Amino acid sequence: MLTQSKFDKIVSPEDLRKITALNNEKLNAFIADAISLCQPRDLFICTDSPADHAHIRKMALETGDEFPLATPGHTCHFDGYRDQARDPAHTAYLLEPGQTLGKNIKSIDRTAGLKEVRSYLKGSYRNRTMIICFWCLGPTDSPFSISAVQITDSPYVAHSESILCRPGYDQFKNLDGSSDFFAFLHASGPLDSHHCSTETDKRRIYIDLDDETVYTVNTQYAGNSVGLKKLALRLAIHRASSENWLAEHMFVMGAHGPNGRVTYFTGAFPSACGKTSTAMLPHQTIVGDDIAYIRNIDGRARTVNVEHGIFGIIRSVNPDDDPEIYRALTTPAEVIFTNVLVSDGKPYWTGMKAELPQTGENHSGDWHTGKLDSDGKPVPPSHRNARYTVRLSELPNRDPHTDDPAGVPLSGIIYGGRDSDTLVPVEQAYNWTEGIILKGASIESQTTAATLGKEGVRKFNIMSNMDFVAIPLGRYVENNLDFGHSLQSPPAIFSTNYFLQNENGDFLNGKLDKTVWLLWAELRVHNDVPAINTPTGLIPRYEDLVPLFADKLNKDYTESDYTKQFTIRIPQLLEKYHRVENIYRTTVADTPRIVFDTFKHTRNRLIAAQKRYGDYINPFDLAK
Ligand code: SPV
Ligand code: MN
Repeated sequence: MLTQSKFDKIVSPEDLRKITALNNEKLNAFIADAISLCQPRDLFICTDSPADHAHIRKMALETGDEFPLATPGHTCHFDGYRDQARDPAHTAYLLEPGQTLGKNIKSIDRTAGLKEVRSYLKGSYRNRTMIICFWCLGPTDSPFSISAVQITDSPYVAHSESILCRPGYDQFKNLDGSSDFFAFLHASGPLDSHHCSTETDKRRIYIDLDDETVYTVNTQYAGNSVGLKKLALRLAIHRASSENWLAEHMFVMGAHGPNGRVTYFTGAFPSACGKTSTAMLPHQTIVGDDIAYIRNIDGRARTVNVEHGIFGIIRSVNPDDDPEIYRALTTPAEVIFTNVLVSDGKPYWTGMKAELPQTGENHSGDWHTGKLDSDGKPVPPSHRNARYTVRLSELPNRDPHTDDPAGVPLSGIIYGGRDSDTLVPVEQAYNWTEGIILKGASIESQTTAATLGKEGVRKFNIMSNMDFVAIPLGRYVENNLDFGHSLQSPPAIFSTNYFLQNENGDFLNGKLDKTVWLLWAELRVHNDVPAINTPTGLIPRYEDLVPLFADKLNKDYTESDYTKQFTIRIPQLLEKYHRVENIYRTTVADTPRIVFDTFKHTRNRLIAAQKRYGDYINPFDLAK
């Protein structure tokens, strides 16, 4: 138990007062255990005063976890050279004997896992301050709110959370002693002179679903260390599955249709596949870019952004393709840059459309053009997964309902992926069941720099949430199906693909074309335009896209562009659904029957279309 006498030199009377004010036994036990295990020098407890948040930022600068850049408010943090992304290989659920999450989800024995991770945490805070922060997932005082406590020795982690998360100390008081909160314990482990974790071979991210607690050690990369992001998403998916709501890897945004109409969409895209840039499209409004909770409130789907900041990929952010983000990153405000190139106090990154300096400092230390790492590989100026962290309130395109406790009404869901040769740029599902099964549960995407490992490999990624699903996959599909069926009128479901390429490897679309796909989906939600039937859903008519390209992008859209982009590629589609069905058949023990039935009907429709039109169907032929 947490008493001052037990931790005399560590816990001050003021610390004790802040903790006891929350009057929560489970919290006291969690903190007391963390103190005895990690052995900090002292505590800093954030109670959400502006001075507390300023102190967190100051600590990050004092320890060297971050350093200031020339623009006021901007700082930079480096993660270790081998600590640049989420680490699925060392992320695991802790399960009791007899429990299983199926073959696709990494789990280990709970007792053994706790023993291992606690051995790395032991004494890890020596001569460091234990930072304890309280956050609220979702807007405060809302049916969506979930309280969370983060313990960390990294002021960078706490600082990131103070930008990304809603404050939660008062919300914790409202818990009234209940154990209904998520808990995160993080330790950076031994650090080098750049303040980066060194023992990455002992990097572990272990998730205890029963206790709703996550332990993470020997890493600083935010996707592994910032509890409130992907670690909380895992716990939320688990919790949501028993309460008929959804916790998803999705942006939330307002699509601005005709006559001032705003229609809210969520969008699930694997990491680094255009999720943030869709949510930040010009003339639209962003509610959130990464994680959404969706609930049935009085028969309607409503959704919130779990966070209130963005931890976005900086690569290729430039004034032409991402004008809103670029402006936010070049204006004085509280922004953390990570793993960019810094020269003369300025951040640089690949694809920013400015000349990069030949020398500077980056995640590898001192950097110069042509530098090779210890494996002889070229070190890029900025890491491909380099990021920025910024509050949504810094953005002029923030939606006015971002913090609404009731969320926003959800009318459409978009499932995207990185796919060079199969899916058309946008297609609406015929109904909720087909949308969940043929779009969300069938996502395959080529891998990116957001996780460690080889890039460009086509990988099954259910709802773009594969890295985070914390329940057996069949049950996850079933929850999604049930959720839609519990609504009076479920949201329309769409697939998008921004990554179609021609035989020379050139992309078939411009980066901002996604505006048109989104606004066509907006029109479809309101039945404002008809659509063309394909074996897998409904695609746009050419004549409905032409005015959208002209009005929104000032672009001529040719029949030839349309034909190339919207050709129905039957052999690729048959192969895709065959691959995905095979995954469900061979690796998912609890696949609902409706999934196989839906694949069967779809295959029959694809084969019938192939017989009538051939392998590659010109969309104009279907429109006749
Ligand atoms: C992602 O990779 O999907 C991100 C960044 O949003 S991380 O916090 O690493 O998950
Ligand atoms: Mn993400």
